[in-house]
Amino acid sequence: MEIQIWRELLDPYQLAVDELTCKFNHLIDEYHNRNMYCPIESVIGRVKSVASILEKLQKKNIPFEEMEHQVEDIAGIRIICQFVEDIEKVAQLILSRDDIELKSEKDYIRHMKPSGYRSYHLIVYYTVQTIRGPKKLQVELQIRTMAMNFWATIEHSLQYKYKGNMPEHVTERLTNAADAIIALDNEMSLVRNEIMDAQNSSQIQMNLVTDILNSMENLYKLSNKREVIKIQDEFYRIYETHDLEQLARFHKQLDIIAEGYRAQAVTKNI
Ligand code: 0O2
Repeated sequence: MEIQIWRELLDPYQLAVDELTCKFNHLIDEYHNRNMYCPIESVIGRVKSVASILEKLQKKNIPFEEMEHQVEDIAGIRIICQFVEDIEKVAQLILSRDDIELKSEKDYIRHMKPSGYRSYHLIVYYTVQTIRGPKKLQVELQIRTMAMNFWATIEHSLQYKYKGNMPEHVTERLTNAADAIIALDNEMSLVRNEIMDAQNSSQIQMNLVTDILNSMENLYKLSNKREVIKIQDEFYRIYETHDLEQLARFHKQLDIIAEGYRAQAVTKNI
């Protein structure tokens, strides 16, 4: 098939990948801006390469006309979570959306593949708008932990290297590594609450500091420099204490000071 035709065919899939990646990244931002723990650590997407599509058509004996119907992962999104518990949360989040319709799910976490592969897959329908009108596409969403992703990435490279003839000693090592990944995910789940608390505090601190710096920047415009320098020194002093409550109080005081200056400016202008 001509390159141009492949491009036309795959273009809407690229749009779906771009849109969904953007939407999931926006969800991450929303959680962070609200100082909430985010069950999504990161998101990546890809459109399957032409070579990889052709290989699948051949392997599964799929006629070309059936490609868009039978190859479910032309568009693929991978959502990485920190903890196994987050995977279900993310799946629920996805299934509650209006722009995504479920076709099928595959739970390779409860039912690990013989290779040792673990991941939660959703095959969904997603509609993109093209110059020819709306197009409903299939997208594969893979949801897995960072540890599962580490294993799958390494195993995928080895599969590619050995092309179905993986030496026994390598298979054995991969099986051992898959067991270690299960143990690691379980261990991490046991300290999940503590890790979440620590990450929440760090997110709250980051947001507070950003707000304070914005307020100080505004004060520069409204008040005299000497006063702002004094406020800045006070900020550094409090920042070094790592005390979130003090930082939050300082932020409130800063707001009150800024409000006072704004009121003065309004009175002057009258
Ligand atoms: P790629 O290069 O990631 O696109 P099949 O691919 O024929 O075995 P099917 O019906 O497409 O099976 O669905 P399945 O088994 O759920 O696999 C879908 C995708 O999951 C795969 O796409 C891989 O990305 C991933 N996957 C499934 N099994 C394994 C595994 O044992 N190891 C690794 N590393 N990944 C796996 P593709 O098209 O095979 O590959």
